[in-house]
Amino acid sequence: ARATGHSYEKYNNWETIEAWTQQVAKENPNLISRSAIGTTFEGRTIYLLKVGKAGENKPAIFMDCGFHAREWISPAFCQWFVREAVRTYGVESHMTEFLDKLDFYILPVFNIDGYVYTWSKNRMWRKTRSTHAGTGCIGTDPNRNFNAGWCEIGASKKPCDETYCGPAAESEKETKALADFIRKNLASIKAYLTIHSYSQMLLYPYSYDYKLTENNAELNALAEATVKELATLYGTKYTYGPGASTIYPAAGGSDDWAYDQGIKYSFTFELRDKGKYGFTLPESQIRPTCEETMLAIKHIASYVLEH
Ligand code: ING
Ligand code: ZN
Repeated sequence: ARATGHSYEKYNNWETIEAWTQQVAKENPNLISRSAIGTTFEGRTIYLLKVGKAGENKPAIFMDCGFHAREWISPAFCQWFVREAVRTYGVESHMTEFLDKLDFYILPVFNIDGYVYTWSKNRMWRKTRSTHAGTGCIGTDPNRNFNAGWCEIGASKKPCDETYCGPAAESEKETKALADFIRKNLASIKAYLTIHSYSQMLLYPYSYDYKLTENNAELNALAEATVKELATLYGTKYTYGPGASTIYPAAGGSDDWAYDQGIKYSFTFELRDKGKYGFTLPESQIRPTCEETMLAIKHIASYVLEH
């Protein structure tokens, strides 16, 4: 068995990731500051890393990982992104320009209680771990809990279901904390990225309705170029399009909500694979998955900088 040390090419438990957030901020004070946006149902601190050189009125890109507990490749990617940022700043021209001109807000694990539960009790857990009056069933789907067509389609009102939308929009402490942070920082946040797995898709709004966004043509072109860039490394094929018609209609998602707040570049990534391993993607695929996804995120960051 492995000691509890952090590794970018292993799946790390929450205790290890929490210690890493402190360590990486402490070791890179010129680039990283750590804050807390709230606490989870079970009382854990929800950390946020701000990655970028200090500067006035910088635009920002927000990226979260670990919405769904069992999607372990997602937190692994947020950690990888932060490592690549600090490793390549001042060395690689694109990353240097991004961090000079933009801030990345990185939320390494959003649904921490769920993530801890996948390590201790049930590897396939998806939801939060909140309790609800009148039922023994536990958890709300955090990606059905945002105030975007809340619980109208592709979500369940039944607390025992995997896509339970919760008793109200933003009923979950985690969801409320994230939404409050974004509302407070709307002036600077130009793009919202949320990292899920699996199915190799790049989705954009809407998922709560089949209607198309005002800048659908732009989002489609950006998604097309982004998945093309991602495929240059290992040939990994992604499909892309509006959520409702590309994966399935589902209300209450964070990307739709962020878009309707006015964040015009809002995307959900569904990382590897297409079902061979699914949520239990082997650790040997962390490196290639993260490397190809870096290309995609950097492509979007370049686009946001130019627009
Ligand atoms: N997929 C997403 C889910 O929450 C999604 C798909 C994206 C739904 C955007 C709604 C909005 O079901 C996974 N794998 O979680
Ligand atoms: Zn998910």
